[in-house]
Amino acid sequence: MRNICFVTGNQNKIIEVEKLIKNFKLISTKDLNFYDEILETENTIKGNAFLKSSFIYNKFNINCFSDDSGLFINALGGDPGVRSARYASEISDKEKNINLVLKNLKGEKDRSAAFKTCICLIIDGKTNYFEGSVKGVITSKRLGSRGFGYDPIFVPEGHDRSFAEMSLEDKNKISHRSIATKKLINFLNQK
Ligand code: ITT
Repeated sequence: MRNICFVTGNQNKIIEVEKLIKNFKLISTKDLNFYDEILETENTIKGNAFLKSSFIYNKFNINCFSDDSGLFINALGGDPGVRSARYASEISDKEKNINLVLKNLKGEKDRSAAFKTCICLIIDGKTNYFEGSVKGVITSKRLGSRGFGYDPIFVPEGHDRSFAEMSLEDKNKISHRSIATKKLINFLNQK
């Protein structure tokens, strides 16, 4: 089985994706003894995904992919968007981020939003992108304690539970990351 490196410092993402990938051995940047943070300086999730993957591909010459994701809220002009991790403060803080979203949406009728993911895969020197998104609404308070990030305040369209109230299996059936990851896997299956 070939190795493929998932370039992420977020353990939750690894747990989500390793349940989906069967035909490659998923390794992490920790397995490469790489612990630095790759700064996400681009202004699109696609740009940041490329930045993370190309950094590791060039440094270690290993096939790899990364994802950049964000929560895009219509009434906030697409914020927090590409700045989702550091919306409220320079050091990523999930609770502060959620508080700021709830504050900024106070009294707002349009609570529609979407989680979006862009995966950048660099394999054998070629770059490929896979995207996924899921529409939903932002709740007025936290619901549930599973998942990570903004999961407690996001209810996907057609559902009545937040991502944080769902099991990982249920979130993985519909999430932005699983949609993009399934496209990645279909591609890798043909390799
Ligand atoms: P990387 O090391 O992979 O970059 P990260 O946590 O910084 O990990 P991203 O930049 O891709 O991840 O995502 C930005 C933020 O968007 C992340 O910190 C969460 O707050 C939020 N987010 C992304 N995917 C999410 C999900 O499935 N559920 C809830 N929040 C999510």
